[in-house]
Amino acid sequence: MANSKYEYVKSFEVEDKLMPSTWIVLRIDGRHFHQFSDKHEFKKPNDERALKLMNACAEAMFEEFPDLVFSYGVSDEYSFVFKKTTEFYNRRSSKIVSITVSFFTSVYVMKWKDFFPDKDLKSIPSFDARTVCYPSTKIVRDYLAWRQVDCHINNQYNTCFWKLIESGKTKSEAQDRLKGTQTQDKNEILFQLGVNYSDLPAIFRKGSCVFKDKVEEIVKYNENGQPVKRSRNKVITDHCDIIGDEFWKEHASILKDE
Ligand code: DGT
Ligand code: MG
Ligand code: MG
Ligand code: MG
Ligand code: MG
Repeated sequence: MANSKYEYVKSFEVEDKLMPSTWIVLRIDGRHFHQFSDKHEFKKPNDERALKLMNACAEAMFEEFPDLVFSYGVSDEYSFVFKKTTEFYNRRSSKIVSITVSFFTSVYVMKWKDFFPDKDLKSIPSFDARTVCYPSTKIVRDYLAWRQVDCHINNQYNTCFWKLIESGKTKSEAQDRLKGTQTQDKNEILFQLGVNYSDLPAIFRKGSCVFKDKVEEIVKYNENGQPVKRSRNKVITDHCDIIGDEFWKEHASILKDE
């Protein structure tokens, strides 16, 4: 069809294609979740059901978007890593951001009742999202380590803070007590309050990883009764350490350069 005289408006569109051959990291974060968590009376400092709802959204992302290789979630945020060679929406940032964040938000709303059967959704949740390109595996790992260190620092502080409140301190007394304290001091405070930090659930201390892993599954038994196995990509949710080398050695295929 011939171009209409209105076609020229397309020339105002800006190119937003992300750099080729780089890991695309997408970070989604709850908007005003300070209020949202208060309104829905999330447990402090960690609400296991709220975290599991976020994990369910991440798992749904893996079912929907095949180029995802890894994701890490803590609090109201989730980071997703797309494989280096992805051509998802031609690597256009606005397409990637808008499609994924709207999908994630819809799943959050759809699955709310599965995790909070006793609570109505009282306000409309929304999330922001951004993409960042990282050129090397090392930097992607450093990015993920940055998020997990953040999880640890915040969780340790918040756990201390709410334990001090439970023990009868006011909010400002608890803040004063924690001012300038290091990791060791906080562990000591917790210990005095009867908490061994390392006994807390891993989902709180480590955050959550959702990723695809090859698992061997028995598909049938042959005529001799021997199992016939097939390896399949399965979406796994775990709360592992992603700062050290161990996890990445065991799952070398996740961030392999292609
Ligand atoms: P933003 O992201 O700039 O729109 O603002 P917020 O309010 O979402 O702030 P952000 O993302 O820096 O921090 C997350 C907030 O969500 C923080 O105030 C604590 C709250 N939150 C997240 N997970 C939990 C939880 O499991 N329990 C409770 N009580 N609060 C949580
Ligand atoms: Mg935010
Ligand atoms: Mg937020
Ligand atoms: Mg946040
Ligand atoms: Mg369309």
